[in-house]
Amino acid sequence: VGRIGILLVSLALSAACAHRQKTNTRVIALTAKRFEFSPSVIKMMKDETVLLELSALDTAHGFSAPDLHLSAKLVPGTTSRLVLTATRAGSFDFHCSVFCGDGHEDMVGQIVVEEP
Ligand SMILES: [Cu+2]
Repeated sequence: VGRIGILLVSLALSAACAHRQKTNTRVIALTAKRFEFSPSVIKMMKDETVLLELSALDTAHGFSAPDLHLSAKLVPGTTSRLVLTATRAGSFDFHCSVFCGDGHEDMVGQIVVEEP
């Protein structure tokens, strides 16, 4: 009986470790400046959780990915954080949502979610 008890405990522990690894959050830094995002393409796996750390280098910008229900104001000197877990594969557009001058409409990018 004792041996079975130990076995069950070690199984439970390894399950907990696997869970922790799965929920490890990858951090992606994204910067905005007139008139581009860097990087402009973010790749992630379906069901992966990423933390986007967004900053503006020159003036105020916005980050909006409507299909993923993500948006943030980017103010120079501060970092905006968004957590994203994509539940379906596909390509999702994002753009600058704060007018920042001539060329603002060129501030676009994509989050590409791949099937594992
Ligand atoms: Cu803009």
